[in-house]
Amino acid sequence: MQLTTITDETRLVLANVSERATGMMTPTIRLGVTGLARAGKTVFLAALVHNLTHGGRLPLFKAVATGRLAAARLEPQPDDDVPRFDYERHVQALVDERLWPDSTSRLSELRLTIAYESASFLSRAIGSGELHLDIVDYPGEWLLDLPLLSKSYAEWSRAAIAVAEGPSRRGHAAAWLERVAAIAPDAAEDETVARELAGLFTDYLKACRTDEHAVSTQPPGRFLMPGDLDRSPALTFSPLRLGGADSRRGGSMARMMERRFESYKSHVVRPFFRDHFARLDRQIVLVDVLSALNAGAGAVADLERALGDILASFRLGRTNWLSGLVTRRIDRILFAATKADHLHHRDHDRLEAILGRLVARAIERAKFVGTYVNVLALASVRATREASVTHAGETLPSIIGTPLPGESVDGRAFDGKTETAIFPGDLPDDPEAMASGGEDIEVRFVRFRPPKLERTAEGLTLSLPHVRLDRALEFLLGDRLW
Ligand SMILES: Nc1nc2c(ncn2[C@@H]2O[C@H](COP(=O)(O)OP(=O)(O)O)[C@@H](O)[C@H]2O)c(=O)[nH]1
Ligand SMILES: [Mg+2]
Repeated sequence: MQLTTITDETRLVLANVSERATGMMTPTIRLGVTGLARAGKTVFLAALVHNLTHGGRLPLFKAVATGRLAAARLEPQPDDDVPRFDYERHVQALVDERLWPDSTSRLSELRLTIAYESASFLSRAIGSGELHLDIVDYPGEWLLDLPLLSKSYAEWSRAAIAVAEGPSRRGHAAAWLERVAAIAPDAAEDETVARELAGLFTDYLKACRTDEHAVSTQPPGRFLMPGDLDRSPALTFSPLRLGGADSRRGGSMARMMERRFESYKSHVVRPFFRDHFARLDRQIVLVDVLSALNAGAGAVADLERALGDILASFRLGRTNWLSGLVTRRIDRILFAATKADHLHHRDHDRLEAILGRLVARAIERAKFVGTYVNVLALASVRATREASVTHAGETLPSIIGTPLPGESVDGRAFDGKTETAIFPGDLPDDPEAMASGGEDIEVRFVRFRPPKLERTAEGLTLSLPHVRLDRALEFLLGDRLW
């Protein structure tokens, strides 16, 4: 055991040192932060940077715990053509206004440079170390586009219509399906009709995603999260009922749609995977498990499916055109259940177990080679504290926080100013109970305002409080700070 540790350490140090010595430049890690909408990407990234630049309490992040992390500072990012993550604005909202940052639907990037003292003599001899951490925040919905690359327009149309006609989606899809039924694929191409169809198709996809009993997401990902391409022709298409029609007939509706579908693949999907995804070294996938649990068994099953699809995209070896492009490969993936501060700490391990159960099958199927995969429950920003509340002679482990205005519990509405103790309920001990029986779990999920930050006597704000953010950092970065 001891031997393995030493060898591992030496290997890591040598790798870090040689990169520094031969590259003549600062080593870089590209970390992808992804997850479906509202999973907590923006809050996670803001909290990560705030804690590293404000001396956060990170006892399980060894570089910090052992005092080797000298400083962390924001620096200009390497890619000039990518929007910068608006860290300052998000932190101002969180810290000064106690508001959650507003949601974003595009990719952004931020560079954090970490100065550290190496733990090993060998490495120290070369000089103290620096590491660029380039963080890329992108919508998980975009990963769901990968399977489109191997489909023709005809295949995709057939599959998408079949899915829409399924029992759980038929209701949302009715208006779109009806319009599709009225379109002859060999009719003359018409921009107005294309727009109308794309609009109805988008409405349907969005309805599936906001359905409170489901979290399902289907491609095309940009129809849900358009980024900067909203309203461009590459996003103005829809499946059609082709029947036996030849979509290649020039000037036809089918031909127009097919052309745009192919444009979407070549101008949207491929560039994203080539320019961003394929360059990542590490990845954290944030998952809002609690909201799914709250919505019921159907939503949990949908979430499991979506996670399986997301995970499939990390299996680069099998998708041949992409594997040719990959110069680096993702060697660590962390799945994190977010917003754990909605539960008492005795349930944090249970939340972890549930997420572990949700990704287990997908991980097994993916058969990762040389990739460490880990699962964690965390709160990037802890909006609550804990207390024991006695109710009818029973002591209940509770959480205290300021519910957002408009939230209510048992008919009591909150104004966003009042602190309240809430008994959130317990997760089951056995994650199988949730998965197999389809049994609904009672968690009381109230949205809280961000916490009020204490200031030191000198007026400095302290770092944002969190739950297990240090464990996430240790897994994602620890080995590179040796
Ligand atoms: N209590 C709590 N709420 C969180 C946390 N992270 C995210 N949230 C909530 O989830 C919402 C969505 O988070 P956001 O980071 O914007 O999600 P994104 O769409 O993945 O970027 C926020 O507005 C908060 O209400 C957390 O650590 N604790
Ligand atoms: Mg965001």
